Amino acid sequence: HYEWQYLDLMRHVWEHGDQRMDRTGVGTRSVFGVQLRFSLAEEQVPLLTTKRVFWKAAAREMLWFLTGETNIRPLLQEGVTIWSDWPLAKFRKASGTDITQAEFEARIVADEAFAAQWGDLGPVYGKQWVNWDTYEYGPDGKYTKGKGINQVAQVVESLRSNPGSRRHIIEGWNVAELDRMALPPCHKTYQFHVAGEGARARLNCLLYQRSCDVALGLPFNLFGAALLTRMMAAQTGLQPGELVWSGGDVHLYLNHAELVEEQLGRTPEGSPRLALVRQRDSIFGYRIDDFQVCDYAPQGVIRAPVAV
Ligand code: DHF
Ligand code: TMP
Repeated sequence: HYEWQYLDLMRHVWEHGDQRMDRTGVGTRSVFGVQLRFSLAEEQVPLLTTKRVFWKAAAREMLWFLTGETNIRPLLQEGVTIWSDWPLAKFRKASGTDITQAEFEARIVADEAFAAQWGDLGPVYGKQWVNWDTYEYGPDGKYTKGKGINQVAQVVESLRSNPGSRRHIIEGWNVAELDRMALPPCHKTYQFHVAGEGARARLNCLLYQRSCDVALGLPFNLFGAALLTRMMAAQTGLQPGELVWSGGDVHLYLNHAELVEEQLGRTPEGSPRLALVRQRDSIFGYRIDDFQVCDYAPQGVIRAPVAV
């Protein structure tokens, strides 16, 4: 079962990871340099069965990246709260109040001006993926802002016109803008690759993630990357191939001990399928109802605190 890769990784990090303090003050056990591989053929999808993963939240997050949005408001309007912690921490600090997360989220949804001021994460994934800033240099060496680059559209185009290319890359790590991001991108590079020819040509994806929270982030990141690859394959007439996941600093937070113990006591069951029930004209036209997960009967939710 594909999920043993995840569980074996979790056990390995917990038992052999290097224990140290981290940016959040929580502390982690960490290993460096990991690779996992999952088949995406026949609607297979690396969705965990040993705990319920809210795959629709991960799918909505992926659709939100594709819109180019970096404000959490559209996510909250759809009930997705996974990005609230960072703007909330900033607002609490600036206002000196101890507003609850629910109150803060309600205000972001109700008050557009408040959302504009406090709900933006800076130039994170969406901005870099579909509107990477460019500069046009004049003869005097002075520059003005050029037209933004849509990397996602460019990769769809290059997969169609030049499938054998080794340059199908979507990059989130815009060095010049890192300091304005609430969080520098974790899943920072997606490289696509076409194997085989004709009607059997397959689309592979390699995701490089520089920093990985195995318990909370990774289940979302695997599903998100699989979904992006499926949408890419649908838009380019390719069969879904393989997802290769590569991690840099791969860690478990020390306050995830109960989750680790509970989840490692469980055994994977069943094989969920991801169906794209509709093909859209553009990769930017997909909606949440276009995705269906079948045969997903996961074991129970396991809650764990997120390190901010
Ligand atoms: N920081 C840290 N420390 N870990 C992360 O995984 C992380 N992920 C971010 C931003 N910053 C992060 C964005 N993605 C959850 C999942 C993904 C995510 C952020 C948070 C999360 O809390 N998942 C819970 C609840 C899911 C829900 O309620 O919908 C889970 O149990 O999976
Ligand atoms: P860092 O920027 O100090 O590496 O902290 C980011 C934390 O968030 C780290 O624990 C990795 C985690 N993370 C994921 O695992 N997946 C994600 O998609 C995001 C945004 C963060």
